Amino acid sequence: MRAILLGPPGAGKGTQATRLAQRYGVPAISTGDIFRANVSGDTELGRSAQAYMSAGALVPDEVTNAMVADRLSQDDVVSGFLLDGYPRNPEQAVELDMMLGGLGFTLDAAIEITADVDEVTERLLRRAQIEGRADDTEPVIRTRLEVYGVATAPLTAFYAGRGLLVQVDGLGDIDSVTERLVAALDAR
Ligand code: B4P
Repeated sequence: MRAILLGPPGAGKGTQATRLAQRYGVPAISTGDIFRANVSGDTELGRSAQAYMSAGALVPDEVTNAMVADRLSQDDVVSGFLLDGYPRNPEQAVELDMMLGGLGFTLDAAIEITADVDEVTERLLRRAQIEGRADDTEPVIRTRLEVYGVATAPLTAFYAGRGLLVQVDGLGDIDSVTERLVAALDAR
């Protein structure tokens, strides 16, 4: 499987990516997780990403694209991958096409997990109490949702036009969402 996971912040991308990766035996590649690991490790990449992340903005494309290109050049993606949180705007989508073309890969599916604003806001505020992530405060969540609407939501039509879009309802408990995702993917 070579797929990307789309959906608003809090829809369950990270949660479901881990489960789907295990089920289909491919690595889950989360740009958010890679950035956070670099912030924790105080690397140059982490220092350049931190301010954008804590403000709820996208990290600049040149930084993100280079990071993904590097990750996709590693051996473990040869048999497939699940990209969680990338691409996040049309420019990244075009860049991803070029990367995959260069590697001789094609995308099998663009999976969108849908969830409404009230539900995702509630989930992220709940996570804030547990994990204390800097970008899970109410004003930053609002910014992340705005950025999603402007920059990322247009990708739904982009991938639908190519016949790659698989939309799955992200409401309900985590197991039910996984079951819906697996059913939709296996039906393809
Ligand atoms: P991400 O790490 O991708 O954060 P996210 O969109 O908020 O989703 P996340 O995966 O964390 O949450 P999930 O929905 O799984 O990005 C963070 C930042 O990194 C971005 O704002 C940006 O600055 C930067 N970044 C990342 N990728 C980038 C890119 N390509 N370009 C530029 N910048 C980039 O889960 C949320 C919560 O909901 C969890 O607590 C979970 O337990 C809970 N949950 C999940 N499913 C549930 C369910 N069914 N019911 C109840 N709760 C549920």
